[in-house]
Amino acid sequence: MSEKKLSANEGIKERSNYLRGTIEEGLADNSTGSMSADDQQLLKFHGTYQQDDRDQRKERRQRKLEKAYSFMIRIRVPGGVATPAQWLETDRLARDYANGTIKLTTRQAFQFHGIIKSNLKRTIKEINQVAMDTIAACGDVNRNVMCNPNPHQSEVHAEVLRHAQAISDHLTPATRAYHEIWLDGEKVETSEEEVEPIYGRTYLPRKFKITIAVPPSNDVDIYANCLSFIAIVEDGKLAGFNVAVGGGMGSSHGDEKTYPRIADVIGFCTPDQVVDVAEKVVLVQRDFGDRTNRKHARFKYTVDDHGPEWILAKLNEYLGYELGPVRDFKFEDNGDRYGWVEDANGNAHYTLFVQGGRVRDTKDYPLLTGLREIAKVHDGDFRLTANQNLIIANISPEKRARIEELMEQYGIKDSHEKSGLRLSSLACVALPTCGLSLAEAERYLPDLLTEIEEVVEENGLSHDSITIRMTGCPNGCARPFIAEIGFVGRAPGKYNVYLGGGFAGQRLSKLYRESVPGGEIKELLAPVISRYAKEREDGERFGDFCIRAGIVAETIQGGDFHKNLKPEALKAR
Ligand code: SRM
Ligand code: SF4
Repeated sequence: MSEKKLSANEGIKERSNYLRGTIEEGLADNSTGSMSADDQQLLKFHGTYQQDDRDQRKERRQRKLEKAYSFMIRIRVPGGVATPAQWLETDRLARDYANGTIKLTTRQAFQFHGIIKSNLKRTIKEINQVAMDTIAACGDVNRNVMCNPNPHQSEVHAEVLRHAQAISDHLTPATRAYHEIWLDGEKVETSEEEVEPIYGRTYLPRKFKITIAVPPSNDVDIYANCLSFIAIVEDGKLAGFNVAVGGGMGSSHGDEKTYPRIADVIGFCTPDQVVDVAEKVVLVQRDFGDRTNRKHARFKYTVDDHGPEWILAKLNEYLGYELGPVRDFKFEDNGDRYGWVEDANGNAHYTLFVQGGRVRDTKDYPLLTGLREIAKVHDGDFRLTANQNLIIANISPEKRARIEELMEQYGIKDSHEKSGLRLSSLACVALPTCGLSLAEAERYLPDLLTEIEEVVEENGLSHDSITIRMTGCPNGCARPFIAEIGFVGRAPGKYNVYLGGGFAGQRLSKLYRESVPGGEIKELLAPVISRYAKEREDGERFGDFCIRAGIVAETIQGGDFHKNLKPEALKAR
C-alpha cells in the first residue's frame, strides 16, 4: 500500500499548515463568490462546504454568469443538546445570513444553507459567540459525536451524554487555525507536536463518526458508525460500554468495491476507559487507513481489509490493556418516541416530528416562528435527534401551560399525528444544495409518502411503523441501507429501491428493483405491503417479512450487499 500514490487530499492537508491553506486570502477576494479548489477541501474541516444553487445552474449558464455560489455551514452539537439562547441565535442567523431555514441533520447537528462568501466569516464568528462551533463538523476528523437525546430518562442517560461530550472535546482538532481565521485569534507559532497530538499533520484518511446508544433504543444508528459505544446498564448503574467498529453507509453506483457495512461489536470497556478507547480506535484508523484511495479510506474498509479480530488485537496493543468480552444487549428499534413524556423531577419533554429535519415557516405551518416563540419562554433545552426531529426538553411545570398554548397556536401540537410510515421516515438534503445528488430527496419524499400512505391505509397499516428513508445518491446520508424500505437516487426522478433492512437498524437491505421512476414506486410496493398485511406473523416487522417471504435475500454483511440479487432487481436497468 505504501508504494501507491497518496490521494490528492493528503497533499492538500500536508501543505495546509494545519488547515490554514489560503482560506484568509480567499475570503478577502471579492471578485468571485467561490474559493480555490484546495481551500474548499480545507474549509470542510472548519465546518463549511462551498455549494451552488443547482436550480439556478441552467439559467446562469445561459446568462454566462458564474454559478450561484453559497456556503453550507454545519454547527456541531455534541449529543444534540442546545440551550434556548443557542436556538434563538441559530434562528436569527438562519434568517439574517442563510436561506431562512434551519436543517436538523441525521447526526444531531444544525445546518445553514445559502450563506454567501462575504457573510461566511461573520456567521461563523457569531455562532461561536453563543458557545457553539463548527470546527470538525466536516472533514477528515472525528465529526459530531452522537448520543441518545433523552438524558432525562435516567441518571444513566445523563451520564452517557457526559461521556459523549468528553469524547467530542478530546477529539476536537487542536490547531489554532480555526481561531485565527474565523475568530480573529492571535497567530501563534507552535511546534508540530503541540499542534495536533492526536491527528498529526495530515489528520485522518477520511471522515470518522462516533455514537453512543442506550439500549433498547438504537435511535443513533450505531451500526452505521465507524465507532460506537453501547451502554450496558447493570443493577441500574452504567457498567460500561460494548465497543462496535466499522459501520458506514457510503457507496457508489456501479462500483462493487464500495458498499455499506454494519459495525461489528468487538469488546467491552468501562466508563473510565471510553475516551481512551475512542482515541486509540482513531489512532488505529490514522495509522492503517488507506490514504491512497478515498473511496476505500473509511474505517469500515480498514476493518474489512484486516478483519475485526486484527482490529481488536491492534486496539488492545495501542491501549496497553485488553477490552473485556462483549456483554448482552438488545435493541428494539431505531426511531424516536413522539409526544409528551414526564420525568421523575416533574419536568416534561415533547418530541416533535420535523419532516426532513427542515425547520421553516410555511403559510400553513409556521414552525420556525413557533419554535422561536417557544425558545423565548422555555427554561429547559432543545434536543436534536438523529432522526432529524426535535425534543423540546426539560420544560418546567411552571412553563408547560404557556408552551402548550404556543404549540397550539403554531400548529406544533399535532406534529406527530401522522401515519406510522411518515413518522419513521428520513430524507437527506439532496437538491438543490447538495453537489452530489443525482435525484431529489427532502423535497420529494413527503409527496411520495402521501402516495404510499394510501396503500398502507387500504391495508390497515396506518399506525404501523415501517422505517423508510430516501437519499439523493448512494452516499447514504439518511442511512437508507439499513431502512426497511430505502430509496436511493440513481438519476433525476429515478430511484433504486431497497428492502429488508432491520427495524432496529441492525441489518442491511438488499436491492429490490433498480432505477424505478418515482411515479411507479407506489405501484411497485403495493403488492409487497398488501402481502405483509395478510401474511405477517405476530409482531413480525416489514423488513423481516421481506426476507422470510423471499422478496429479497438477507444481507448478512457489507461484502454480500451486491450479491444474491434477484434477476428482477435489475430489470429496469
Ligand atoms: Fe452526508 C457528503 C449531507 C449525514 C455519508 N453529506 C455530504 C455532503 C456534505 C455533500 C458533499 O460532500 O458535497 C452533503 C451536504 C448536503 C447539503 O446541501 O447540506 C451531506 N450528510 C448530510 C446531512 C446534512 C444529511 C441530512 O439530510 O441530514 C447529514 C449531516 C450529518 C452531520 O450533522 O454531520 C449527513 N452523511 C451522513 C450520514 C449519516 C450518519 O453519519 O449517520 C452518512 C452515512 C454514514 C457514513 O458516513 O457512512 C453520510 N455524506 C456521506 C458521504 C459518503 C461517505 C462515504 O463513506 O463514502 C458523503 C460523500 C463523501 O464523503 O465523499 C457525504
Ligand atoms: Fe447529498 Fe447524497 Fe448525502 Fe443526499 S445522500 S445529502 S444527495 S451526498
